[in-house]
Amino acid sequence: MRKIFRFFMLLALVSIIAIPGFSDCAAQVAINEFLADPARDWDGDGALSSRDDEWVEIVNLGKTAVDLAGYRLADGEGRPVWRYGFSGVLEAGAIRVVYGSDARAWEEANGFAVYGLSLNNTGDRIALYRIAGTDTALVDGYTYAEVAVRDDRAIGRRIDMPAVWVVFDANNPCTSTCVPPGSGCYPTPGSANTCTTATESRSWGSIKSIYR
Ligand SMILES: [Ca+2]
Ligand SMILES: [Ca+2]
Ligand SMILES: [Ca+2]
Repeated sequence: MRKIFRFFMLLALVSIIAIPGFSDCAAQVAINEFLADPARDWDGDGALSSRDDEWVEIVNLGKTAVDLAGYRLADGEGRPVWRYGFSGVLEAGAIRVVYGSDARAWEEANGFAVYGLSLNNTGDRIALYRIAGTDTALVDGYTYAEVAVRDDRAIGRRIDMPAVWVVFDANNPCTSTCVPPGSGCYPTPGSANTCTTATESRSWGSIKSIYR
């Protein structure tokens, strides 16, 4: 009986020590916003491309800089298919945007099949992994449905409540069927997910009622 008690005490102690460290690490770099169905020239190369003008943003939610070596984007379920490999340092609070054209260039340079980010317009899953030695760990993932990404709608985290996702739908306002709900805000590739609507810059608090 005493042995069993000791075992559970040890288990509890290990959980207390191990879990906060793991979740801190897992949560520090996260998917922040993405646009899967571009209807305009988001990457600014002068041409509209359903492949090159998709984009995904990541953010460093922690208080320290992160070396992005080993961080990769993948799409779809099951075994990851690599679409982009990050490099360089992401400072605390900083955001990095990857366009489909960046993904295409990475795939070409690294001998992968060339699909860009390959974000399916009818629904898909975006995942961020970290490869360290022989370990490949899922860092963050998001699964979306078709309606939320239709023509120039981005999905992203609220800047004031990162666990809450909304649709940045000022370019193509959502009906009540959008999941997550529409916010009336414009997409913000490469910058923080602040809210600018068609007529004004608004705080998230002031539009809270829209996406309840
Ligand atoms: Ca797409
Ligand atoms: Ca373009
Ligand atoms: Ca953004």
